Amino acid sequence: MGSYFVSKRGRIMKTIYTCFCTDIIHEGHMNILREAAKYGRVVVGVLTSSQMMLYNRFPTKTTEERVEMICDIDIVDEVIVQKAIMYDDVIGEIHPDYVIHGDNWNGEWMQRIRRNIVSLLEPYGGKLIEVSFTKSPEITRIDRLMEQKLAMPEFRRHRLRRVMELTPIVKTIEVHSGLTGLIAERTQVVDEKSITQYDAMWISSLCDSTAKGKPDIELVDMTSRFHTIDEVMEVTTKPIIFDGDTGGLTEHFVYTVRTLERMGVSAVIIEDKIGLKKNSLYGTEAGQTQASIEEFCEKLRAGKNAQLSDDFMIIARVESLILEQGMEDALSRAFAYRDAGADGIMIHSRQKSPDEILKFCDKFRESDKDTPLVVVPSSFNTVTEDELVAHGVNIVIYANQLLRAAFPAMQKVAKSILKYHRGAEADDDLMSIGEILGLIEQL
Ligand code: SPV
Ligand code: MG
Repeated sequence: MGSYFVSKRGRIMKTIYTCFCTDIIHEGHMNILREAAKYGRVVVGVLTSSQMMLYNRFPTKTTEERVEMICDIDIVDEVIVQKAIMYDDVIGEIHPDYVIHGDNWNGEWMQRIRRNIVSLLEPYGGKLIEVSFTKSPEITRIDRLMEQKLAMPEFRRHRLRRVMELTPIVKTIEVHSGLTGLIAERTQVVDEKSITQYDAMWISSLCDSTAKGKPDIELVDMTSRFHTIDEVMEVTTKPIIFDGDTGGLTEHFVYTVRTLERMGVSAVIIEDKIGLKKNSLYGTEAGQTQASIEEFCEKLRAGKNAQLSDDFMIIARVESLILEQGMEDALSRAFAYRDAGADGIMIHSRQKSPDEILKFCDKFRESDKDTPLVVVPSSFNTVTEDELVAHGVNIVIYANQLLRAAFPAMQKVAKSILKYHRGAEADDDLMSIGEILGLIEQL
């Protein structure tokens, strides 16, 4: 038997536990609680924000606010914080006689959680009570509203800063269309104990240009780049980091900052180059020119002065290692840009080995523990997220992989159709029509 409580009338009461992962209490939750109260003392676990975000239900309230919200419900006897998605710790601690849950165990991940609960209850005779999931137009409406709230500019913009507080490293994937946005929004990998998904999206100048068949030389104008952002925003909720190239003329950059903020973009990264910008991965072969520290600081200061919200970030990208100017130059620029108001530093390299990037991060962290560091491991792609965390990196950007994956896949199918004069041979490489229709949810 689990731990027990004695009611005011001297009756021994059993304990029933449920975990809530919600920002809002609706009829469905109340049904679960009313059912729970029939079995005994109702203990509700509030899932922490860092765990809740793994579920694709990014919290619009803090863990503390959600605890308060549950405490206010009369029928609830006790509220605790559940710190992991799996129930091992919580069941180990409170040994409930029952766990109660809706019967909506949708998908592989929820099934794992169910198995986890049953296996923990079984050894001591605890039981899982499954109540039928409440479906109503009102609940559907509330769920939709919560999701739409996440997409609103004020909320989305602030979300990058929140994610940085909640996770050791912000995993960011390149997107360049509504469809790639959906992949960033929905892709999950499930293992025994947890789920992993992307935390943020990167609108890359390279991929945004390449997807339009154009070179990455600031040729695709800002209006078109904003259109890509808008397309992505229409179908996603995750925060966006925008590749602002050089930021253009300072007189133009201040307008860009305002527009990005207003749209709900969380951060812009601008690089310290002048003249005709070429992609960094060309390195010194492309004859690119680095801006002087003074002029780049001036652009950063102007951007920060133009900014109206508290949460938008202007991140300075140091190109010294790309342009072979050495570690000392990279570090002195990084500190100067930070002092000019940059909210973070991106350090880039095109070496195969991550050594120079990790060395930069270590040296930067010797005197600055707080300013966010961003890296883009396109060339040094063997480095792991854990290694980056150990060297003080806050945001990792997988800057071009989706586009590079799509091109060979499309080319292969295009060739197959030409070769066989029909589509059948390409079928094994294709998503079914059913899957593609199901991918796009109807509103
Ligand atoms: C981009 O994705 O456009 C970047 C990163 O700026 S890199 O291509 O590595 O320069
Ligand atoms: Mg770029």
